Amino acid sequence: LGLLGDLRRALDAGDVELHYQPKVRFDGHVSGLEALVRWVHPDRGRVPPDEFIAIAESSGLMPRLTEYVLETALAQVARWRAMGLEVPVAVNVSPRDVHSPGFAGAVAARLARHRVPPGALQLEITEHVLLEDPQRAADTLAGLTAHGVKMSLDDFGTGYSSLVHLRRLPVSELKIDRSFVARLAVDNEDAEIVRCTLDLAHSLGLLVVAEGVEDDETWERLRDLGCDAVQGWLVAAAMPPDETTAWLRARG
Ligand code: G
Ligand code: G
Ligand code: NA
Ligand code: MN
Repeated sequence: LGLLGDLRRALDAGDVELHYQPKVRFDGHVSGLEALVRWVHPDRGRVPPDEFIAIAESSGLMPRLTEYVLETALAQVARWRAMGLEVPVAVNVSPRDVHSPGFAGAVAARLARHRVPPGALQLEITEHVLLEDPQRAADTLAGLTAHGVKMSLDDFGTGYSSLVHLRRLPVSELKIDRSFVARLAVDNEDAEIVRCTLDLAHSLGLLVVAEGVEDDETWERLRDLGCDAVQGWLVAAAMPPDETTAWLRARG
């Protein structure tokens, strides 16, 4: 499979890009930007992230990918801060990253090197971090949180026994998976799931972001249900850095 070697070379050459998708509150405030990797293969064209992330995951290249994404995202955060744009950036990290010894320290060192305050970085994890070694994962996340890095629980509702995990993970934000959000306005069961998730998350003091918001009706329902922020094509798709800068400036 040549794709793995190509991906490794693309990371070394800096040919993998990050695009940024806003998370916005209902009053319009931009609460963060999620970094999403984009890779255009010289022969095959755009490779879907799901595809090459799975390859990185199964081949052991994931730590390298995450390191690349963190480095690129923090350099961008520093540039935005220099322009007076102080929006936090969220980076997706895999269970493998969270289990690798020294991960919390490496993140802290990287923040220091870029002179980015820890509160300007969010890490998006999934419940899968607790599958392998829950204690080590909890320790790593506690270390990151103690340093001031914000943790966000991604794809909520798609894992197993989510409630147990919520209590064990030091997260400050929960993202409701878009599979529950997409048909919220037309499906009563999905609406109930979202309502219960909001109740639960808020009772635990978490902020809630709804993913995959594509239309006004869904936006209004989420607002009326007391959701904190949304992410989705209705607001903006993931944008290249320059377009993101323009988007942020246009928002004031
Ligand atoms: O961006 P969509 O943009 O197509 O992303 C598809 C999947 O890839 C999502 O599950 C998303 O979380 C994941 N993904 C995107 N960028 C990254 C990244 O930098 N690291 C990891 N681990 N996953 C990512
Ligand atoms: O797993 P994660 O939540 O990180 O995945 C983010 C994925 O969702 C990316 O592939 C991103 O491009 C996609 N996405 C973002 N906004 C929307 C949306 O409004 N609708 C749909 N269908 N996908 C979206
Ligand atoms: Na994510
Ligand atoms: Mn998600």
